[in-house]
Amino acid sequence: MPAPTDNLRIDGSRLWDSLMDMARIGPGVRGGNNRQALTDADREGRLLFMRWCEAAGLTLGVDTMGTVFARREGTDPDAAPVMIGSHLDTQPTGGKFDGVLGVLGALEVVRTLNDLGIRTRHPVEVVNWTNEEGSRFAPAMVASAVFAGVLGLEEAYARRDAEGLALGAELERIGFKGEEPVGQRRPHAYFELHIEQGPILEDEGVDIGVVTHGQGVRWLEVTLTGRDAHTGSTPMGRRLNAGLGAARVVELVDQIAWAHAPHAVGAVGQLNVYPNSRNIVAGKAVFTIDFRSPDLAVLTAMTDELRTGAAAIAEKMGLGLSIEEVNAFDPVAFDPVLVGRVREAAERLGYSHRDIVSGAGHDACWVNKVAPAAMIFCPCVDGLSHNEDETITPEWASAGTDVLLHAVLATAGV
Ligand code: HGY
Ligand code: MN
Ligand code: MN
Ligand code: MN
Repeated sequence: MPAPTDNLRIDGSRLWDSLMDMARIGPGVRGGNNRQALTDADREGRLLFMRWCEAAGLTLGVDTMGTVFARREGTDPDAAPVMIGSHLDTQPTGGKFDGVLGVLGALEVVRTLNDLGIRTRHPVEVVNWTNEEGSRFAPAMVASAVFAGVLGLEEAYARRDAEGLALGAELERIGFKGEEPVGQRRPHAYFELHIEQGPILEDEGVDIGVVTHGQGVRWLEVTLTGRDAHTGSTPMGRRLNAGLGAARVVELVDQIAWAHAPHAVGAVGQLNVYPNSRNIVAGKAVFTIDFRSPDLAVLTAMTDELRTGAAAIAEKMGLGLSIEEVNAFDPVAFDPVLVGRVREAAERLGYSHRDIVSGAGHDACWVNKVAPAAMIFCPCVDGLSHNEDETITPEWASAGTDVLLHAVLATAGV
């Protein structure tokens, strides 16, 4: 049997073929993907993934949040599994690789272990986490949050999408409300391969991102309430214009983010005014704020500044204001031992690498609460993601998966 230190590599063309086959499920309108969580397209993608796992000799399990675990036995039946995975659900205008590379790269690692006849001591489990994106059902990373014990199962089931459909009902509808209690499986370690979703690695010509930390996130949902009125006959001074109030708070979000630059970011992704008629002063506005920072104190300051500033705007304009926090996770430091194995693997394989903080949230951020976790990044073109033009090269996909293979070998033991 080959030694892990050998120059073992995965089968890059098999990996790329699987990525392209998965990309055909839930196609977007511009060449990307729209495979939103718990839609029929998500179900189809899950079933394809599960067929591949069975073909690779893995045994499948589905937990009560619909997360799929595909297990490859180790030599020690009592050893806890090394879990490797990510998510197959996408944004409504998502790319082919966000999350998908982590799931299919993990499957490629198992396929390679099969090819090489390597039997690890710890079992290896490939994981597809339910609803990582959080775009259809907020919050993001909802299944790994339940797995980490930071969100209740019933609370997760009760989350509703824009049409009012509940997460739990949709899970049942697509046939993925499993029997296995969430958290019954406790990993020995967890690795997640993911595209960077930012421009650093490509700009610097670096193959591998050794992810040391993930930044913290705060998602707020803001509702401003004024009064619908005629846009022609209502004097400017008599208006309670929630649409205008929203515009001022959107500007405030940008000012707060810039005030805490360069490591803080902020945006308003969704903005709806009601009744949304061209000749009615909007009496209501509902919008979402996404603040992020690697520094918890900064994240707290940003949220406080937003609450104070939005209250002043609402007060001055005579508008009602409500702010709901719909997603919150603090900055995470990944496990230094596993991070070291990622770095050593890149080194051994001759890939250029640099430490990096993840701008995006990942399931690894929650898993890190209950088991040692680490992440591997590969570059993406123009740092673009959450955009149908998201692109990576086969070489980048292979490099990241090679590193994942070696990190698994170093952790699962042979
Ligand atoms: O929002 C995020 O960071 C992730 O893509 N769900
Ligand atoms: Mn992702
Ligand atoms: Mn994403
Ligand atoms: Mn993720």
